[in-house]
Amino acid sequence: MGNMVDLRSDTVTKPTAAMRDAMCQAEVGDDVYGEDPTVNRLERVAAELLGKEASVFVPSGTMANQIALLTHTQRGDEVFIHRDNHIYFYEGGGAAMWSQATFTELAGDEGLMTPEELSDRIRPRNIHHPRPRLLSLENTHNRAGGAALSRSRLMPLVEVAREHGLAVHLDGARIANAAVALHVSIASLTADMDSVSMCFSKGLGAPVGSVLAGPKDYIDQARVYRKWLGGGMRQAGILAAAGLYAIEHHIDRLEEDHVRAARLAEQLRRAGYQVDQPSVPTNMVMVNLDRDATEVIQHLAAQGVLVSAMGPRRLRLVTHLDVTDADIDRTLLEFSQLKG
Ligand code: TLP
Repeated sequence: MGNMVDLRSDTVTKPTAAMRDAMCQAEVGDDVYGEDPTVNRLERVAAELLGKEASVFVPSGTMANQIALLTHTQRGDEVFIHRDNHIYFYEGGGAAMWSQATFTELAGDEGLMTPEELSDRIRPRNIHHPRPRLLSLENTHNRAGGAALSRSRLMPLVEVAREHGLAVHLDGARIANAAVALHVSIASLTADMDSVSMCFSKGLGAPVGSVLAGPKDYIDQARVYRKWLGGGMRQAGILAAAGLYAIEHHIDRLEEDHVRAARLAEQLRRAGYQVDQPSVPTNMVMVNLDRDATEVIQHLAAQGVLVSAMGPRRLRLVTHLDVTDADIDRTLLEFSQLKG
């Protein structure tokens, strides 16, 4: 899509020349035999980055999350989750097929339920109730506008989970954005979680690839489920090299995406648009419209600016590696012309 400004998602980034070079040079082997040195290195580096014993490389964030649920739960077990979490909202009901867990959905601001609500929903052990097993969190929170959730905001929920013997999974598809926005280490945001998924194919700019990290025995079991789901790849070092390159070169620069998103939000507000986040913490801008989102999306697309719908009258604009300051200016121009 040459000449287009593509703000639909940070998943649309194309690998840079340097990243392609790293992929090209990657030493490879058969990863199903555990013999791909680059995959093995990425799994060690990612585990360390996330402060866990081990990690497993998978093709997508969705697969990382679905394997996480499979590994934590037995059929029918109860998973407590915010209704706007990706696992609940955007994974096609996959959990009904794979883990067959029961979801108990909760609501609340910024992708978080309150500790009281969570505690009230956890029922006593009784033959009538599913076994309460897992709390599933998300950081940054996509549908909550890329909210970066600090450890102190997550901790009270983790404590309730622990009191009731629940494990905790974090969908950390964009955990690097959260760490950069909060000026803390990634590991400090994942320390209290049993398992964490993280994506290289979003703001970090890799073409493919995610990891699931956790204790060694948990990851050993997760590898079995990855094979079940057909996620055991062969000379995957070519892809893992992109992940390693992303970790080394594309984490600190996320700050640039956040600065661009903040400017975009501020100027959209000045142009009379309703941006519904109090401040824009990371790389997402949510715009509430007074008309149908599809119409606006089509109009902007015809002018070369791509954005996505987050609801019938709500847009999402995402900054990333391939969005420049000039692209932001062009987007603002199109939005102000639309208004006028
Ligand atoms: N999110 C995509 C769409 O699916 C909505 C996007 O454009 O933002 N966790 C979170 C928090 C995500 O935002 C996503 C992708 C995933 C998991 C799934 O990752 P993939 O697409 O690699 O399966």
